[in-house]
Amino acid sequence: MATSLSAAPVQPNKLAEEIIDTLVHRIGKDQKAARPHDWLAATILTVRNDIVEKWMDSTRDAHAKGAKRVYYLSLEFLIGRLLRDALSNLRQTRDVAAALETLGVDLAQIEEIEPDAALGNGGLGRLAACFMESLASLDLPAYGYGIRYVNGMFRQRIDDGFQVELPENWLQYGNPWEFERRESKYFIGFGGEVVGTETGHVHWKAGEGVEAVAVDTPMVGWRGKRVNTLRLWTARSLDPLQLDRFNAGDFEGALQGQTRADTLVRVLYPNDSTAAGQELRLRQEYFFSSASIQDIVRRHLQYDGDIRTLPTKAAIQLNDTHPAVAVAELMRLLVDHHDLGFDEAWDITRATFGYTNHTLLPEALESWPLPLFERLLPRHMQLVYAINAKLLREAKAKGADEAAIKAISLIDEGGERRVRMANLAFAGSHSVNGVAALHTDLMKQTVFRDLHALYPERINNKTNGITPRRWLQEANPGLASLIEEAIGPGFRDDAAELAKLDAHADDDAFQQKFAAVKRANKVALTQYLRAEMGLRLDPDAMFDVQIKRIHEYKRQLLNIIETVALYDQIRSHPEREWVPRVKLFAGKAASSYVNAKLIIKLAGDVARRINADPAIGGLLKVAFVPNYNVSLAEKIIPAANLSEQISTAGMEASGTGNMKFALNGALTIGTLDGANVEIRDHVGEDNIVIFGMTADEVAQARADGYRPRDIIDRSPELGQALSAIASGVFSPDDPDRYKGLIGGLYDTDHFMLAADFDAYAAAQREVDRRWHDAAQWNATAIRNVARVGWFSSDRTIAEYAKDIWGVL
Ligand code: 26V
Repeated sequence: MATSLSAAPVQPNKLAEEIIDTLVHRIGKDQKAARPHDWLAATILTVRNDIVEKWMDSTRDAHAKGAKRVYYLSLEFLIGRLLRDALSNLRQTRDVAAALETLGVDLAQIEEIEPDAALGNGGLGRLAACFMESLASLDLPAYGYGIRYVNGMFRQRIDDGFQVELPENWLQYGNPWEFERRESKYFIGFGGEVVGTETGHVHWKAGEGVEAVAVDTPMVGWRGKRVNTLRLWTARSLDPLQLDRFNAGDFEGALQGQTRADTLVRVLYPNDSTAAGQELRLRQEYFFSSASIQDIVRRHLQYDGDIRTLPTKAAIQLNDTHPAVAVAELMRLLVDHHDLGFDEAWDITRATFGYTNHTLLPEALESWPLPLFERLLPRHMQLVYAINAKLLREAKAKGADEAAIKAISLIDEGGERRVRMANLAFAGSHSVNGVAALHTDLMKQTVFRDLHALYPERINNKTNGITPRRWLQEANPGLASLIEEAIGPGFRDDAAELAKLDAHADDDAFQQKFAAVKRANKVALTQYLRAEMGLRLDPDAMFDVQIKRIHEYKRQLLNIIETVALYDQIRSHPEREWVPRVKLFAGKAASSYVNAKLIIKLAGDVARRINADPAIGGLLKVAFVPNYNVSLAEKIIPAANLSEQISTAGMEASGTGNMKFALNGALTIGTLDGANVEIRDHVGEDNIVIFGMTADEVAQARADGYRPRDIIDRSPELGQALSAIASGVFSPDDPDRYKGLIGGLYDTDHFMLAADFDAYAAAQREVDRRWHDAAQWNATAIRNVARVGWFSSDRTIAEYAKDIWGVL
């Protein structure tokens, strides 16, 4: 095992020579002709050499020890840029920067042109990326398995305030991080039929198929301790060129096989798109699940020889239900290919899988129309029925009543019959975990109530975390240096050591330095936004930030409505001491999500009006920053003063942005939802601003018959803001634009904005009061940094490793 505790001794000159050598011999450019992208590729390829050696060490080490491996199956990995992360983790940033400088190249500049690997929608995908980094940092042998989308998450452009989706062409300059493993390929079948053989075995004769080919990316852990593999599957046609058709002049038809294969790995579906290509999504899920399971079984047999010991050497974690079909796939391989009896295969399967649930929203729980599932995966359908029979017999034996049986069943019989992937994942796993304490409690009470009664030991909590390498050290080097100055470098290896910072929270000199770092980050962001979108911001204003997927349950609309109310207040009471605020929004809306897109437009409309109004004297500025992604988050979060985490209680499973902001010294204004609850417990009530209904109160209000109109009638501030928006004050070009959106609040208000509005507005004024006392504000911000070390993904992964995977 490579355990280089200090930076590798690299000499700038030798390194510079290596980079030039790579530039010439691998990229085929000389120093004069090289353009920034060539320098980027040459730098990555050079740094990669070192990584590859550590990578091989890591692989050999796991093999030699006969170690149990962790497999993280996820349809999303939002890894963002890799160069800065790899250099920082290898402790080579300074050496490489110096080497490049001798060549007249600015490292920071080429880091900025690396495309984001945007292979995810949001929190679930970024969590997978933080987990991969922590797995390597904790020296745990692990593989991430997913899809190599040619176009990941769409690129967002804002045209006249409206979101426009463009394909993200992240591979256009090639990808120097990846290694195609042409020998690691598997047949993936679809359709066809199940046939019996004379020996009584069944066999699936697929009607069509493609080949999955592995493409590997190294995942570098902190201090280069370990390098793990992110294995993403690409698709190849088994018949890429039908020569007979080509020769007959049908050139396009001849290539149809590869076109179909390409389609499989083309795009990442927005997870909250309802009109998604349903069948293609199921094909993607099976494609990558099957390839991954085949690869895991192949590796196990190669090292161990006995399929029965699989659970002692492999722990497979399902990131949500997207890979849940892997449960049926492993059963198929065990029963049909390895001749195990059904019951023994089932025991092995359950001992191998763990399942993480990431949402309770009913509309977000995956289920597939039974005819579609059966047509695409006929053998898996049989196995699902067999698993269901076993499950329901067990439930019956334990006294489950009719209603419980209905809820537990893998088949939803209410209306059009559907296969419930969450129930399949639950049944097929020995561990089912939620991602924050509240979310885990709610899982037990709601979606999995009856399954939980049947298997009371299975559900457990693993509160999410974030990697402090990327989200503190790399995103906010100024703060990291300041922390090191105050408490020494130990926090870089163990985020819990940030607690030592608590002792400095009331130290005036430290507060000044802390404030100076925050201000410098705000200046840097201000300059960036000015260059990118012509925005002019005052770095001394409070930066109030809400950046995340645009979704009604996250309630960006609540924030915008309060902004409108505040605008009114400032105009009506110019004599009061208003806090200058900059309200920043960013986030993508699923392309089919009409209301989310309208909320983006509203943010832009409100911004245009407020920003141009001389009456508020620049006290309030609003901006929607386009194309939210990991790299933009890395710029905005270190500059934030206030973190908006205002979802309807009970709806945000965890949140992870909330943790990133707190770690960077922003105060949270939030509801008691998801991990906000635990953040409050850690930072202390005085260091967070909590408002609004609890999850229990939300449930109670719904049960009692929620009447938003009555609430709006009693809140003049809310009523006036809503009337202004609905009547077209912010949309004179189309006065009715927001009639429907606002009207819905009076009638249904499913996300209970009305119920929480007054409390939210009051909480915002409390934030203003706190801002006026700069020393107190800084002390609070410092305490946030000091007290959120627990939210490191190292802690989360250590818990998974001990409690679920049995590898620590
Ligand atoms: C999917 C859908 C699909 C249909 C419409 C509504 C809807 C809403 C949300 C989702 C997201 C599903 C899974 C997901 O991304 N969950 C996120 O996982 C993060 C990591 O655990 C967690 O921090 C977020 O709170 C959670 O939303």
